Amino acid sequence: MGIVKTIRPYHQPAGGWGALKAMGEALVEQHVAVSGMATLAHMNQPGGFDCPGCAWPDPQHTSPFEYCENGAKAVAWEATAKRCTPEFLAAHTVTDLEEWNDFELEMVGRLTHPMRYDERSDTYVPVSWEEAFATIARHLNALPDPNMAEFYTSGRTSNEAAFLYQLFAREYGTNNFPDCSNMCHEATSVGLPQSLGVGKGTVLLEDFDKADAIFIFGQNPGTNSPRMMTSLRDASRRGATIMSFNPFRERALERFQAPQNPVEMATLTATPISSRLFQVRVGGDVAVIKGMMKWLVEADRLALREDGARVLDWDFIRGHTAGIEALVADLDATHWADIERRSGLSRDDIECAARAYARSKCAILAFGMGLTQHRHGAQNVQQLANLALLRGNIGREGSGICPVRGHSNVQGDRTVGITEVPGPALLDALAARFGFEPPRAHGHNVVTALDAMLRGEARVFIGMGGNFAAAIPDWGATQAALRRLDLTVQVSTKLNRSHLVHGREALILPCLGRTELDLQAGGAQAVTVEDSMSMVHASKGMNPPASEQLMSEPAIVAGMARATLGTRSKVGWERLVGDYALIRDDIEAVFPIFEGYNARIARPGGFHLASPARERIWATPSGKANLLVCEGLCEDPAMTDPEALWLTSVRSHDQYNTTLYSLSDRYRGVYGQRDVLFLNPAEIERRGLAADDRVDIVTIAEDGVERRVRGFRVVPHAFPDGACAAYYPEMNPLVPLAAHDPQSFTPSYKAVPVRLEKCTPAGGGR
Ligand SMILES: Nc1nc2c(c(=O)[nH]1)N[C@H]1C(S)=C(S)[C@@H](COP(=O)(O)OP(=O)(O)OC[C@H]3O[C@@H](n4cnc5c(=O)[nH]c(N)nc54)[C@H](O)[C@@H]3O)O[C@H]1N2
Ligand SMILES: Nc1nc2c(c(=O)[nH]1)N[C@H]1C(S)=C(S)[C@@H](COP(=O)(O)OP(=O)(O)OC[C@H]3O[C@@H](n4cnc5c(=O)[nH]c(N)nc54)[C@H](O)[C@@H]3O)O[C@H]1N2
Ligand SMILES: [Mo]
Repeated sequence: MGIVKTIRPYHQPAGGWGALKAMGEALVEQHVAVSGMATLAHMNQPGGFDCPGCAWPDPQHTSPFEYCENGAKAVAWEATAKRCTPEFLAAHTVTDLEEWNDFELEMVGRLTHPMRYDERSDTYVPVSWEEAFATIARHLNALPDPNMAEFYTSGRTSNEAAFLYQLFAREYGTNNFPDCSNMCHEATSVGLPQSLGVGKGTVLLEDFDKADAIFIFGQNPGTNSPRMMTSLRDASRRGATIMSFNPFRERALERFQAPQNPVEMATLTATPISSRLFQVRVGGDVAVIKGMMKWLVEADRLALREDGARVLDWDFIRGHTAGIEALVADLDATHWADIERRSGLSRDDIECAARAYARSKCAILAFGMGLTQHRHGAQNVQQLANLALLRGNIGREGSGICPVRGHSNVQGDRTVGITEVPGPALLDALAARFGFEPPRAHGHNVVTALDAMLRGEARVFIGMGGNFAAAIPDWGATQAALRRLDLTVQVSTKLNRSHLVHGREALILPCLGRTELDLQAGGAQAVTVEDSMSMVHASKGMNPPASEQLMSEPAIVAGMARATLGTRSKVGWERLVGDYALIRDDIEAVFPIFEGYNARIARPGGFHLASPARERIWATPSGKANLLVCEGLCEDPAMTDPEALWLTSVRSHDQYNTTLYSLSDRYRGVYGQRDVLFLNPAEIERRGLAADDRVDIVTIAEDGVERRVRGFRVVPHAFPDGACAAYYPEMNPLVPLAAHDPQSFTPSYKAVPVRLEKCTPAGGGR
């Protein structure tokens, strides 16, 4: 692409004509301009397919235009006319392809054939499906212990495929289910149950229409869940207060022009979104939330003394929660000076946010990766839950806690059994339904799977989607460990880094995407997915598959299972794959919450999976919602180093996780490059640097390992002191594997202590 590398501040609102233009360009670039528009017409419509992008819910299908710029890109990239053929893979050695960047790999197009790695030629060569499945079976059956295999899932996988996948791995004998959500919202899935008894959000889309305040922590909806902007825009127009906490002044959090709105588009007007945007220091959220709660508690005491209206919801606190005394004691012991230092915000600012929260009758607290991907990710989430509970904002119309999930079915995969820590209810139900005894011992998550690979204890990796090798932390060590495995298997749609960072033997198994027709013995199949708000609905592709060789994910799982388990298996794999409705019957038998599954997905819009917390039923051991104390303000000793900066990693506007749509990031004003480091002018000067200098970024860690990325361009940007930011996944080599939340094992992708080394023109830089 001939994009010139420039830095050019972006002054327009988010959305608008820029979004429409980018959408059109994506379709043209993937050579699908006409068929692409036809494909988009089926997206998020009854009888059509679910957007393969993010997990934001669909409204009740009132407009024919229910997609966004980034959803359109996700579709264009899947429906692309480009192909990654056996001829292409014969012409390029794996060693050569390793020099390609992730954008170039992605642009080769859809994978068309099952391939195996051939060591002699250092290329991928075609293999038959039978042979591929036999290879997997040979390796799995040779392992002395099934727990030496890792079964990874990425969150695009449908409920049906995910259910079969966990069934296969458990009948084979392991609970090793590292999952993309281990790197994503695991802090929510682990932290929230301790607070509220459920690991999911408590709001529905319609609550956004009723909330009078919305607080957004560490989430960038304009890029990562653009359809949320419709809800925010409407809320703003209704006069609801919206406040955001983010080290970046993300443009969509400031103002937004709705591409779906003819008046805004014609008149070039936009809607202001956040009434205040607080630039919290990286990792400073616990300090902010504690500050807000401290103000609430103090204001409540004042109200009591002066006989005014109370600020805390004491009926709710007394009737529904436990732990208020300890929480108040912790807040009293926390000093404003520390809160200000750690958060990077002034007491005035925090009080302003707290006052707005206290004024609201019903508030939604939404959050994303800026809260979860920290060493204290679960604690961040729990402090936010405290903030909600103090004013009874759970289980009331127009209020609640709203983790905005990532992948379009990451939540559903977990619901149907992809978990390394299964409870007895799940295992007993599987045993009762299928007649085999599933393993009881807990398995590996992403971090413990990588630890097992590093120790040589894991030998086989199977990836159901995703790009594990690029998404994980600590590449120096972890990618080397992946290369030492006996077998790596990737079920994929596109060429990616994980095909190049491979085991001694390696397979690429190409599968159908969400937009494609899935024809099985029983006819065209639909799959189901669950969105961020626990709505389950059907998705049915209609495009002809990218190649005749493609298999569906459920069929690939069944192929692996039949080859590996043979007559040992108690599961009728062939029958299930012939008609996915039978898989849904099995899901319903194992998970009673899916009662009437097949009938309920026939309704447009699908159905809601009940959440006890939404009904103020607390599935905790105490039977109450728990107000939990987090000791201190999550300081890090490494940060006493005067050179230290907190480094966070973010997504550009033009990427879907490790998939790069281009090298630009429109809203942050970056074009044609990704090797940039954002920090504020004062920090640049303090380090004797200047704009456009090249620096190495080096992790500050005590384990003696050098972690360094080279030659990044210094870009001045309004950013908090003591912090800097760059793009994911380029920053992943810097994140130590050990730097994760001890509770949820979520890697600390959003806060790594680093220092900078200026590159001299002769050496270091590029
Ligand atoms: N187009 C597109 N859509 C996507 C994705 C994509 O890559 N592209 N990815 C999908 C996936 S899997 C996920 S999980 C979601 C991710 O969606 P988001 O949660 O929005 O993900 P990020 O861009 O990683 O980070 C969110 C925000 O956190 C801020 N942040 C960084 N550090 C901190 C901090 O310490 N405190 C606070 N308060 N904020 C901080 C960043 O500036 C950024 O604005 O989106 C999903 N949707
Ligand atoms: N530094 C840093 N690291 C991070 C993050 C961060 O914010 N910062 N975010 C983390 C998060 S939130 C997540 S969720 C993970 C993401 O980790 P993953 O989910 O593993 O990665 P993706 O980039 O989403 O995977 C993209 C690949 O999925 C395949 N694919 C696409 N569609 C399909 C499909 O329908 N079926 C199948 N089988 N394959 C398909 C394609 O081959 C594509 O190359 O990364 C994590 N890593
Ligand atoms: Mo994610």
